[in-house]
Amino acid sequence: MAKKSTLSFDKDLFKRSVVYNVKTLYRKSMEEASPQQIFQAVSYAVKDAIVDKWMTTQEEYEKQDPKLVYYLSMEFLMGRALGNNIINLQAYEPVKEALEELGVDINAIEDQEPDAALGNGGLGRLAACFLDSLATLGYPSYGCGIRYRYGMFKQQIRDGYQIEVPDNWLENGNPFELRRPEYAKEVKFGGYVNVYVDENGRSNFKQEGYQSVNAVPYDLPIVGYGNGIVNTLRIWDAQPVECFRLESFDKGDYQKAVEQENLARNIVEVLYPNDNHYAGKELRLKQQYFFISASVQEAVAKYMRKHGDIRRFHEKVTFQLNDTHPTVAIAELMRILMDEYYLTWDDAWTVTTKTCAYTNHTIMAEALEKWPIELFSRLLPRVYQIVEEINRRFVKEIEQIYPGNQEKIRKMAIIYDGQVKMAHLAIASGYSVNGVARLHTEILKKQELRDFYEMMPEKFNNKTNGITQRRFLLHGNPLLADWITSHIGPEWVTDLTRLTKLKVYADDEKAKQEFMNIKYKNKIRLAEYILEHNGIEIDPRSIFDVQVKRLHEYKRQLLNILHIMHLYNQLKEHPEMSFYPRTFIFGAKAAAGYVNAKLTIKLINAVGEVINNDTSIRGKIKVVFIEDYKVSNAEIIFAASDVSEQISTASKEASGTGNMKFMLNGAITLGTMDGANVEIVEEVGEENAVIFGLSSDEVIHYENFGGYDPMEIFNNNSDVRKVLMQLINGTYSRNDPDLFRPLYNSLLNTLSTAKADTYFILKDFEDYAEAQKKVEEAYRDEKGWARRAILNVACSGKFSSDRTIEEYVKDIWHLDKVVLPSKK
Ligand code: 26W
Repeated sequence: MAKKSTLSFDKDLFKRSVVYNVKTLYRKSMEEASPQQIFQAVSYAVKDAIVDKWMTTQEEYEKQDPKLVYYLSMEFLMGRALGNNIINLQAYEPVKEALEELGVDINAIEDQEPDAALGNGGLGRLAACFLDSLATLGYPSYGCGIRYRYGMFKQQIRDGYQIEVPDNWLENGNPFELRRPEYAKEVKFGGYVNVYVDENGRSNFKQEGYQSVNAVPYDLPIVGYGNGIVNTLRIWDAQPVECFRLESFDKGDYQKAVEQENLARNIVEVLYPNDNHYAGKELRLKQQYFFISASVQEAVAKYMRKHGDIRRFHEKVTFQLNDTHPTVAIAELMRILMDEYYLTWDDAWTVTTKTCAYTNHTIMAEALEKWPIELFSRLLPRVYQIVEEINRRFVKEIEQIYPGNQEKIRKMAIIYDGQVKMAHLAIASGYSVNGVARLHTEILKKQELRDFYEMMPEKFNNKTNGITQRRFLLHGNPLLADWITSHIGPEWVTDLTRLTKLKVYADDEKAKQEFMNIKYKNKIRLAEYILEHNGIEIDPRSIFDVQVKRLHEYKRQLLNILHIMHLYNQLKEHPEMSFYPRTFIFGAKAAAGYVNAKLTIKLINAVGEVINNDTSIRGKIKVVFIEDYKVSNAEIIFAASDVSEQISTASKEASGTGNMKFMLNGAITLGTMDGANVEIVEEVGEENAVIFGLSSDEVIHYENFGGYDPMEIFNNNSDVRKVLMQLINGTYSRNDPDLFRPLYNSLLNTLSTAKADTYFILKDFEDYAEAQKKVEEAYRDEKGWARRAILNVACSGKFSSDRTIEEYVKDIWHLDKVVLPSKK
């Protein structure tokens, strides 16, 4: 029988399936069902279509026995699944029609789905884009992570302040997930290690007196675009182990049962909402070992179901460590190889070091994971023994290469000063270390990881990040997607480099007009969203200048808002000045304990409150803080943006990926030469971006040798002085003039001992204001703007995560593509 192709989607069958699901799930007719119930029913109907492909894909993997990559990550910021799955099934139009015929609006149904927000920001969203690309390119792969009961908190703004609200994303059930109890694994914590010599004279290391939890996997389908491939994201839930029978327990059993139950309950309870900030919490290490032990056990078990020789594990499996968070995988693999398969240290080490590869996502010192050995060894006694031995051998190696150089050991040892340094463990034990943008990788090699690079240069490589165009253009911006397809055909969906064909339209008057009309419609869509969610009216004809990303001092939202205060001052002083209306849009979550970040949110809202309500400026400036910035509203925001704010202190943003999403949607980058901005400018040309500020070399030079005094700028620049004084004279906090003083203090040396303006905000202020003027000038020339915007889209091809994944495959993972027989 011929296989049913995705294109011959059976609309009537689908409609019957939705109606049937509404009936059997809720005993309701379509008319009676709530939007949420219809969402569930539609999702189950879509899942039906996915499951066949899922089985076929996995059977094919079994047959072809290809090498697999396990992408190990504490975070997968997936967003919504329904729309994306339908898109990748190439069934969006027919499903939309089918639903229309049932009297249902597909957008309203998609809006019923909670975001799967199992991540903080860049690192988690990158993992999600990678899964999409891996499936679309046909590479056999698993994502492995944690099924947090509560994901990233929901943000509410009350009185201008951020309030964190728990994200109960599983409240209505997750229609796409599949519980797989048959693959459950036991994970052990604590206790002590005993050594027994067996009859063969082998030492057996046994962890005893431990507490354990059961890791139960839930599988989520990852649908490839139009290729029939469905890969798996496996996220682990924790269940208490059955350790005693109710009818016969003594006091010790009872105590232990209660403790184990608490452990199981706590371990997957919530995602840590810290981004780029290490807090050293015991529960976090438990989370790490929990999902890593389960994933590594399963990877080994799966391999052994098919293969006899564990010594060749690395020929069929590779582990990519998404930052240091999963690095305990190195020691866990060593443990399993030695303690369960009786490999010698050397054999186990050979396998492990050919299996594990590490990606670095940040150079921020406060993000580095360093676990106190007291905690690490108490929680993971056997794993700690192994890390100690890895360290002992690594230090010996350093001594051999750099005899008598104590300094090298101090800087490079895995265990030092009573801490286990996870990055050092990952670099010493992995076969690859990669940064996430060219500049970032160079900084790793020359600065942060210089000693490691000098000792093992062959491990280091760059993989510039990317994003999936299926979600951030095809799904998020259907008007532009259709326009592009009508001009250059649909191939860009799986080959983004095709967008270069759009270049010719940058000088085509009709095309420019159409392009700007689409942008205008998308701005109306965003304006409606903002009116509905924020109650603020904005003018879609104004310049939409947007900064959406996590709130962090290095990302410099403060520079943006200080500049807005300055613009407002100018407008008040010179009401007659020529001024193009601007809407400044922010979206950002702050880590719950990050005081200056939260205060910056309050400042943005306070400034907005004053400016938005000052009728004397006749709406020329609006400031909007979008509540609860997340993947689903990001799609709408990128589509509607004119200006992409990428203004981190040079050297601090490893790559950025929002910058790429803006570019793909035709926004112009206003940014520093940082992270992937450098490569964006290289692709699109400096004349089609607006670049300002210190270079990374200059920043690093000031950091290493000093020579920057923010007070000098305060003294000499009256614009800056005026804005800073407004932080402490109650202009934006009438009832509490001291409210924003901590932000003022962070910028100026008032106590001579304190460091100030460590992110060079005042240093870059004037240049930023100049750059903003250039933006305004450029926008006045509508045709010139359209030209630049189209060129940004046309030159964004490099930034597809498809390209990134192909590079990982070629340089690091060495996987083969799987093509399904039906697609050959
Ligand atoms: C231990 C606490 C913690 C939590 C998260 C430390 C570090 C992180 C992440 C590595 C932070 C992160 O998301 N980094 C971002 O990674 C993106 C994907 O590579 C880059 O594009 C961003 O520039 C980088 O900030």
